[in-house]
Amino acid sequence: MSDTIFTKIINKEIPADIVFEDDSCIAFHDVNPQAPTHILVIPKIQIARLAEAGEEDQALLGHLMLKTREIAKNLGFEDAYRVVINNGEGAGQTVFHLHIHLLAGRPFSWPPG
Ligand code: DGP
Repeated sequence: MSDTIFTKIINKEIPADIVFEDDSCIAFHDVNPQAPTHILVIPKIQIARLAEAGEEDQALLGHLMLKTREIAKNLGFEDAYRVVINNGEGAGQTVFHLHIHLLAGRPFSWPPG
């Protein structure tokens, strides 16, 4: 797969407001927030979308989810937040590097739009 803007963020070629980073993932504020707190949690390896993840990515996917939970807690959102993965253009995906949206700080309705 080809590089996306997120590769540039991982490589620190463009700035981002980073809230967490380790060897396998990085989390930063979304440039176009859809809630008062809107963080993107992404793997450092390139997986275009959830549909492209394989069995070999099982531990990484679990790591991303647990880090999302940890980031939410550290930001003071233990009880009410939403976690979203848009998979494919038809679901609203615009950057083809797998990412978890962590949204918090406002009420969320269901079903989502
Ligand atoms: P999605 O639509 O699920 O592919 O979400 C992509 C998100 O990425 C969207 O909410 C806006 C965000 N985004 C796109 N480009 C940048 C960027 O350069 N910096 C940051 N921080 N966020 C970006």
